Amino acid sequence: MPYLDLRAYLDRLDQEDLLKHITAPVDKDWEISAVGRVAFRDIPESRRPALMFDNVVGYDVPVVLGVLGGSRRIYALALEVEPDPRAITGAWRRAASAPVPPRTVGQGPVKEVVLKGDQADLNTLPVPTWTVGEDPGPYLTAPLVVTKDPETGAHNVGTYRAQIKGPRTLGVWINFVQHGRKHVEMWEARDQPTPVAIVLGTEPALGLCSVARVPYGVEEYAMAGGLRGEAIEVVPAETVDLLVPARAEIVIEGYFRLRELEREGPFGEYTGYMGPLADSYVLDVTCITHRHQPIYHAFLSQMPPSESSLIRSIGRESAVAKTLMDDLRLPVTDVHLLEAGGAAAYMAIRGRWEHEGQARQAILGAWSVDPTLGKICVAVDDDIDIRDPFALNWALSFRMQPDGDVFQVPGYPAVRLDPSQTDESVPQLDPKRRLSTKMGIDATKKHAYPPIAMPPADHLAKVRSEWATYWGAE
Ligand SMILES: Cc1cc2nc3c(=O)[nH]c(=O)nc-3n(C[C@H](O)[C@H](O)[C@H](O)COP(=O)(O)O)c2cc1C
Ligand SMILES: [Mn+2]
Repeated sequence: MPYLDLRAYLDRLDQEDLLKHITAPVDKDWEISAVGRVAFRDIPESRRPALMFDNVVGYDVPVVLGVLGGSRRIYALALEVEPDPRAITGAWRRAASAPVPPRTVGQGPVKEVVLKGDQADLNTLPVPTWTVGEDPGPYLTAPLVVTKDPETGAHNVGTYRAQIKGPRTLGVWINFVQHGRKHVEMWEARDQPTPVAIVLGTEPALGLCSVARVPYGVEEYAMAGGLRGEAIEVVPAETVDLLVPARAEIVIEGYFRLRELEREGPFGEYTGYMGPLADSYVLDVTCITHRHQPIYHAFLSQMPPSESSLIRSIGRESAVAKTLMDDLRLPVTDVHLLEAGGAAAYMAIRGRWEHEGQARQAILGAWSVDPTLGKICVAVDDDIDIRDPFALNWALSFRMQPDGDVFQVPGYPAVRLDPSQTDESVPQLDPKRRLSTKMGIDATKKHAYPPIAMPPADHLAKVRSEWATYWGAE
């Protein structure tokens, strides 16, 4: 059974002992960020739980963090599959080939409380400040920003950072390539402000789709329906002509001001550095609806490893793997976006290559799926576990020669916030940030290699099976 809503999913995390309740009182303006950071830095990924701050000083609303991307195990539980890369990629591939459109219903718990006009106040939500001393104030980090194509009515859902600028004002930064931006440009071409709904806290599939690169033309609502195997139920919003999930925790409705951009940021970004100031859309809030006793949902981003790097790594590598394996039919066995590269800059591809040049084809194929990914892209043989940085570095050390096996493609879409590209005074949307050079490394064996200098495998297996003979009982 798919999860009905965020609450049902949190119950499941609780049952699996994957939700750590923090009952100590916490200050939303510094402490939630610091506790989240220590959890991500100090607890190994395999044991890391999601966090629920039950007692946020001054608010009745608890905050959840890491519930979609606290760890691979949590991500897999959200998808209801086994926590191995094949099962996760398989779920995405199945959903892409069988999306389920949303179902419109008459009413939903998201309308239990409706606050219009002056009654709507963003300051009633426990929105944390993340990079204290650098960010200008609190930011929504897990908004599901819903917009629609004014002609076809097709909805898009994307996660774009949103700065609280006043009780009814948000600054929202949407990058060039994003679908939300495309929609805004369509509304502006008609001289109309863009209707927007910002959804916070849903069953987990929609949040995963909101941060994955779902191709334009496929609605995230339908992709999420495909992932969970059942339609997402939606209701019409109160003050904007958009459909929103009926069982969401909180929905903020409003309009982007027509052709009016405003300074927003700087904001601590997924690269691990502060992102520069941006000229961003301004949202005037017309209404907030929420459930009784709502739960506030956030993503932990900034310095990797973070929930943001884990979640984007899994979603994006699955999309690349699908194209390489299903469409190009290459003998690729795994694709990984390293979290150290913010799940953007550094990609590795593993394969059972059949002929020379095929590893390069896989690299070029990967760069075509999402041209911003993989500034560094390494292809290795199938005996290398690309999820083990030691093994990847071993392949890089002894399976390639820089003069013949490294190639560059200039003038390609850049990892936009890569601070090595331009100095930080260059604004986020400046054309100088659009392009950079890609580096491909073919670190596969191209000729016969000497034998591997290890004891025979059967010796190792025998010693492992009789380990107590050597080591004593542990
Ligand atoms: C925590 C987090 C924050 C993000 N913030 C932004 C942002 O501020 N602006 C942006 O353009 N993309 C941001 N993204 C990336 C988009 O969510 C992602 O590219 C998504 O595919 C966009 O949806 P779309 O393809 O429908 O436009 C963020 C992703 C995550 C995980
Ligand atoms: Mn989209």
